[in-house]
Amino acid sequence: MAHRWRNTLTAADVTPEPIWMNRRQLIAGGASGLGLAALAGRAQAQSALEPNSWEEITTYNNYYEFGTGKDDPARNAGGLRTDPWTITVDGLVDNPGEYSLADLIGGLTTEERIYRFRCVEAWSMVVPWNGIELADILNRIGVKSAARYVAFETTVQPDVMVGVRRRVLPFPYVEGLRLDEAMHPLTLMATGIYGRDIPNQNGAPIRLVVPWKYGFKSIKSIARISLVAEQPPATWNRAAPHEYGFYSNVNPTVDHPRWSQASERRIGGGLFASREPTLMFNGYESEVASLYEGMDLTKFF
Ligand SMILES: Nc1nc2c(c(=O)[nH]1)N[C@H]1C(S)=C(S)[C@@H](COP(=O)(O)O)O[C@H]1N2
Ligand SMILES: [Mo]
Repeated sequence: MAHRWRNTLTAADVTPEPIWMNRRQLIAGGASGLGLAALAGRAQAQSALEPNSWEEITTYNNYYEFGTGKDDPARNAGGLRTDPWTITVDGLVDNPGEYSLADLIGGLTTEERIYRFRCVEAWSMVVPWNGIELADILNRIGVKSAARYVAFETTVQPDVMVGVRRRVLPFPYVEGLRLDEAMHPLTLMATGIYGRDIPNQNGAPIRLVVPWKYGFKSIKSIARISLVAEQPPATWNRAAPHEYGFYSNVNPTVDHPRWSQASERRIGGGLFASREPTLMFNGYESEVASLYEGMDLTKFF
């Protein structure tokens, strides 16, 4: 990568960048009512980057292998076997094989990243992740020039996964990224939250985090990484292609067929908290919009 993304979003030092972005959007949208709107934008930007609590992040989850309710993963994921952990690396790579987690990520730089997280169901959180840039892992395994996409697969442990036994979705859960998305410095392979090991319900021992995409792209408990030439299958895209596209970039102007994506409910905001406007690319527009230049985002949703 040409540059390593610098994390300015710490709890101690609330970033000025989203405030700057809001102001720029206000200016772009005309200066009427600037005073009040700028204040509102500032308040929203600051509250939006206050991390959610450990409790909120680890008890309100989507991990269908452990059930479809938001509290099912915290209740049911205790039996997931995460040690030892093997990740199969195959496809168009120089160094394929069965890697232990330590061999795959040992010696690479662990980052702390506070990211907005936006679920397709129009709720959101802010999560302080610890992890490694996926690009560093891809460079270690050596991507061949014919590779254009990265495919991921979640482990399947039917004896401890009640959702797998009930076949609530076709498993293994699979996801994919275009290679330039995968190599982007914002794309993280998370191994921790709040400096602690990532809990099973959040995707132990290693899961993807792509902060400008809807949450379902961030596949948990990864057991296989494949470099491929063709666009790989993705679980929700395969299950309901009219509702979930391959790209699934957060986009307030492209609604889900059954609900609006223009706003979101911040988890932990309280019963009477007002909804917050959803930001283009979940607030990471200045970093990632160039990846999609010339693409019709209503077609490639
Ligand atoms: N293997 C697997 N990964 C998954 C899912 C899942 O059901 N199975 N759910 C996805 C969805 S819909 C969301 S919103 C996020 C939730 O991540 P969190 O529970 O850490 O907030 O995980 C994603 N990754
Ligand atoms: Mo989701």
